[in-house]
Amino acid sequence: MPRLSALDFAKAERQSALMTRSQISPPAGFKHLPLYFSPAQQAELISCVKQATQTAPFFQPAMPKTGTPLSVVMTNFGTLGWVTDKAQGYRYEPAHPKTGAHWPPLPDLLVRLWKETAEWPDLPEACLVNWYREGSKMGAHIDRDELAVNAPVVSVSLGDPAMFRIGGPKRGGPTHGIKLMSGDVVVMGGASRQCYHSVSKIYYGESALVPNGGRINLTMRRVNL
Ligand code: MD3
Ligand code: FE
Repeated sequence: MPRLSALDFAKAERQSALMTRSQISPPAGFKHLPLYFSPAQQAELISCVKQATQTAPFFQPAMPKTGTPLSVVMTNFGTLGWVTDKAQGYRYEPAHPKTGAHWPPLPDLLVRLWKETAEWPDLPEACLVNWYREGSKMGAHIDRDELAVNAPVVSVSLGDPAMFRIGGPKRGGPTHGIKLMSGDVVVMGGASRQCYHSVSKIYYGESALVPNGGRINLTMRRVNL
């Protein structure tokens, strides 16, 4: 048996740590489609985001009541966008909270992705754009601001990798962890749509795709029934 180099050993150790932490199998209806988008398509999606920010700049979301800022900044595509602030909390709005302009339309690549993966009769009204910079995270939560609670959520990861964790319908149980890479798509249908999930770590600086660094996540949702 060849002996492991120090680097191989470190890799094996990280892998085994990952395995012991990802205890449960993913909930039913959860699909991970690795490298769904080619590097050229990823670059096109980034240019769509860049163009969108000219009329819908990234804004700083804040928690309801306390006003504590979230660590991501966000914007949206679509006829409705997800926003949150101290005074009014989590909700969908047709216009940008700072400029008052309507959100830019959903890019064609995302319309096609939804049609190919969502198995839902209507197009999504909303596509949230989350930009994770160095140290950004997202705590465990369930998406419950949509009336169409049974429509799947379809998300695209761009730029730096992220450790994504999905648990069950109760807070605090064991989770399934996956490292989401640039170009990956995740579809949350069925039971997984009602599960707690979080982003526990960004592997900051591993990708050069996102201007000014970090990770951009695009999350399409059907809001109304
Ligand atoms: C699993 N975003 O915006 S995307 C969110 O990477 C959100 O930015 C994360 O959670 C991110 O709400 C995760 C994948 C995702 C989105 C919605 C889900 C996973 C989900 C809804 C239910 C279960
Ligand atoms: Fe979520």
